[in-house]
Amino acid sequence: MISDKIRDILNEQINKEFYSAYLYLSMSAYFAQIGLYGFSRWTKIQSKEEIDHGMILFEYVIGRNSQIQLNQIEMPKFEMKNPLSVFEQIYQHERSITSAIDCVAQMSEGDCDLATRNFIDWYLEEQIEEEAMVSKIISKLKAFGEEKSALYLIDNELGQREYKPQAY
Ligand code: OFO
Repeated sequence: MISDKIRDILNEQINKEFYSAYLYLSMSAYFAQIGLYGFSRWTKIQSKEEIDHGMILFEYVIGRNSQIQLNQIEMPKFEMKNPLSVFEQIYQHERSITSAIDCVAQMSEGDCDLATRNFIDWYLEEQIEEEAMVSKIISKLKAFGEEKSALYLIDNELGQREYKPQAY
């Protein structure tokens, strides 16, 4: 069993993961509308991974014999300016998720809930990978994204991404 405080913050995190899925899905639609199908595929796959992140938390809360509270998912908001700007917004979003995960880690440590503290390590690692992956794409867009032919190549590259179900 986990404390009410930990139950609540894990439920909040589930909501944040599903919001992330919604955000990436709306970005996927934007990229498809402007003909960047590789960007669209990449963000759609990211959306699926975010659902997996939410579900891993969901199973954990149930597995600890605690309650799930599924709250309303906010409408996704981002500025549809250009691919670089969207990826910069993704980076900021992922940084805010990293801070949220850090809070879960700190809170579980403060609560002497070492099982949750241990569980959340997987998310801390995942955030390092996601921030690094997004910042590489930003660097490429900054270096070459102004050129239409380079953008076409980046789009092709992002379109190669395959969905790998996220497992804890
Ligand atoms: Fe974007 O990562 Fe989930 O946790």
